[in-house]
Amino acid sequence: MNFTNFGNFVVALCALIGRSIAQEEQLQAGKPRNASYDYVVIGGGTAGLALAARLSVSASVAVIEAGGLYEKDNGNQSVVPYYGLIMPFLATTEDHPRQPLMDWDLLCTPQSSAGNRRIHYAQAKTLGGSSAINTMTYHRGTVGSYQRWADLVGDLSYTFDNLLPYFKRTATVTPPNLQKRNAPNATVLYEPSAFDNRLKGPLQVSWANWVDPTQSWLARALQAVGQALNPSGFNSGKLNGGAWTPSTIRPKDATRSTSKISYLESAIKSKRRQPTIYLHSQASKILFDQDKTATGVAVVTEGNGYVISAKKEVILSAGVFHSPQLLLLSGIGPASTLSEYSIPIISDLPGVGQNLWDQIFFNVLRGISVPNAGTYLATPAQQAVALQQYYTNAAGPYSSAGGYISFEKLPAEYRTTLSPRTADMLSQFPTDWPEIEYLASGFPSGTANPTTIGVISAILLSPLSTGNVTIRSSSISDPPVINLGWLTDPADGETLVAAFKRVREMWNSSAISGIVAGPEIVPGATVTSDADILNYIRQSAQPIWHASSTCAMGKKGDSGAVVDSKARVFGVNGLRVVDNSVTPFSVPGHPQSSVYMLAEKIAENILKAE
Ligand SMILES: Cc1cc2nc3c(=O)[nH]c(=O)nc-3n(C[C@H](O)[C@H](O)[C@H](O)COP(=O)(O)OP(=O)(O)OC[C@H]3O[C@@H](n4cnc5c(N)ncnc54)[C@H](O)[C@@H]3O)c2cc1C
Ligand SMILES: *[C@@H]1O[C@H](CO)[C@@H](O)[C@H](O)[C@H]1NC(C)=O
Ligand SMILES: *[C@@H]1O[C@H](CO)[C@@H](O)[C@H](O)[C@H]1NC(C)=O
Ligand SMILES: *[C@@H]1O[C@H](CO)[C@@H](O)[C@H](O)[C@H]1NC(C)=O
Ligand SMILES: *[C@@H]1O[C@H](CO)[C@@H](O)[C@H](O)[C@H]1NC(C)=O
Ligand SMILES: *[C@H]1O[C@@H](CO)[C@H](O)[C@@H](O)[C@@H]1NC(C)=O
Repeated sequence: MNFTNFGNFVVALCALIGRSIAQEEQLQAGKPRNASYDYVVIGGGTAGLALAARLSVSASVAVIEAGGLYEKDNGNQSVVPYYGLIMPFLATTEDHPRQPLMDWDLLCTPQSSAGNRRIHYAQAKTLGGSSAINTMTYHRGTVGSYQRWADLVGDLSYTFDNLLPYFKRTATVTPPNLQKRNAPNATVLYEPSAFDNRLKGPLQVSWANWVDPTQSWLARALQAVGQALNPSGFNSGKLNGGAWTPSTIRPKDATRSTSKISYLESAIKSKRRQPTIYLHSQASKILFDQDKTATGVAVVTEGNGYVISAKKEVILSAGVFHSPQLLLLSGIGPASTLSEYSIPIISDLPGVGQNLWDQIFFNVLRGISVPNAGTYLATPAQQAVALQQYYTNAAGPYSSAGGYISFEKLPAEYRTTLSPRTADMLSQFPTDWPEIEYLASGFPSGTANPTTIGVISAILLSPLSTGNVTIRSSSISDPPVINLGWLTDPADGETLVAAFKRVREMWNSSAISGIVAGPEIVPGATVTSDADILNYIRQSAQPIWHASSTCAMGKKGDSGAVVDSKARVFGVNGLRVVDNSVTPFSVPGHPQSSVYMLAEKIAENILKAE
């Protein structure tokens, strides 16, 4: 490192540290005692902070957040993109490493159709919510999937064309920096018209300033089996073929763009009224008056209980597992469950906690002879080089979180083994809804040859199994009971077995035969029969953390519906749910774009008193 670069490096580092400290001082912190605001938002997560920032333009807003500040509690892990791929507490085994300052430490019930495993399902407990721990992939769903949403909720404002203005409001896009990416073989295609920077969307969306060579090679295998580059990218309503996908990374310093650093910081910088943030404060119950109008929230901060009253509305944004939990604890849910725990019934809504959608994936591993991000960070000397690239140029392996992804409906030759029932159920998804997403990655192998363990993953985007969430007591101090329901419908196993064979075809492609070294490592050549493949999938399936739909939006009177198309909870007044629990199904692919979009859309409803 020469002197000039070192100087830049120190300046950049100080700026970075200075930024997070200064920001914390500027947060308007709530005091743990009775108070009253126009709007009370429960959960300062992905949706919660986007909503709070928008509402605070013309109203007083309190945000009740159970966690603290990730910059302090998780440091670089939540700031530097590369660490997002390897955060230890994201492990899914029951004995995962713990990070109680950041994670709710949720374990599901033993999954009888998935090896009886209890999956650790990471969910962030921090200001910024899961946007502070997610993998940063940003893309939108398909035209057909939002049409399905519109049809299910009986509201044409949910078609892709009608949602596009709200998607555009959320994000500012920065085109790929080809010089920093330094990979002409990792071509980015997208439609600039899918974004509108004049709207100054707070969220930063960009393409990584570094390309992982392993991904560039595995991308070839995906393309070779028929998944060509999608010319429009993944933000114009089409998900077929492959793309280098954008990420929620701020390109100027290659830091993670969370709901906190984007929406909340914008509100703070604007010098107008900003939301008041109650940190380390857990909502324990939503309170109602005689007319079933939500009047406020009971909150506990370090053992100290008090009430934050809402002059206008309470908005629940506690995420896919905690929003249904809090509704139940407050008397909204299936009457039988409420009675079982002697909770007075405010609204008998059988759908609360039902209809849990989850996307699961499996991996197939083989050795390859090209480096990956981890290879470049293997020794202290390499790390020093990479740190310099990162802090002087916002580039290099630390600046990137991936990734090449690809989508398809399984091709005809892979459908021949599907039962008529499964084929029929899959045919009911919209024609542009991909059944499988493929993801390419790798990690250092620890030996010179192969240098890398390459990973091709297949994610089920058309799950037909659903799970459920409920409570185990009438107290917020007990975690929700989560039954993911993985692989309980045989259709999912059949679809994934077909996808498994498709992944083997990718690995077998002549496009990568020059770099593939040795036989399949996991699950290995002995796994060939459909029964053995299915067994491998049951024993190893992982969550990609896209769980949704436990407080599903729907039409009034529909048996499973919890909120209407303006996110208002049925049977009560002054209460909405706005987060990934209200999407009526898992939108195909990665959900954060839709979560931010929904926050913008409902914020507009609220401000217009709709
Ligand atoms: C590890 C991981 C990787 C992911 N990768 C991607 C990706 O690459 N791309 C993508 O699009 N999506 C990804 N996702 C999914 C996406 O991040 C989530 O769907 C989205 O962030 C959910 O937003 P939310 O507002 O519903 O909930 P959250 O952002 O989780 O917010 C809920 C908030 O409520 C708080 N809370 C809960 N209960 C209470 C209470 N009683 N009182 C006070 N506060 C409470 C929580 O602490 C949290 O801050 C990933 C998710 C995870 C966990
Ligand atoms: C706070 O509000 C609650 C409910 O309105 C009330 O019962 C309680 O007495 C109040 N506490 C104080 C200290 O005013
Ligand atoms: C793409 O280019 C990068 C940078 O030159 C290189 O490391 C990688 O091996 C290339 N990938 C392919 C598939 O050619
Ligand atoms: C959740 O689903 C399981 C499996 O179908 C079922 O046994 C259980 O009763 C359900 N629980 C709730 C709360 O609906
Ligand atoms: C791999 O490719 C060879 C020919 O290139 C073919 O004979 C073989 O069946 C393929 N195997 C798989 C699992 O696709
Ligand atoms: C982030 O943490 C600071 C302070 O501990 C270190 O000085 C940085 O080198 C580190 N950055 C990375 C990319 O690991």
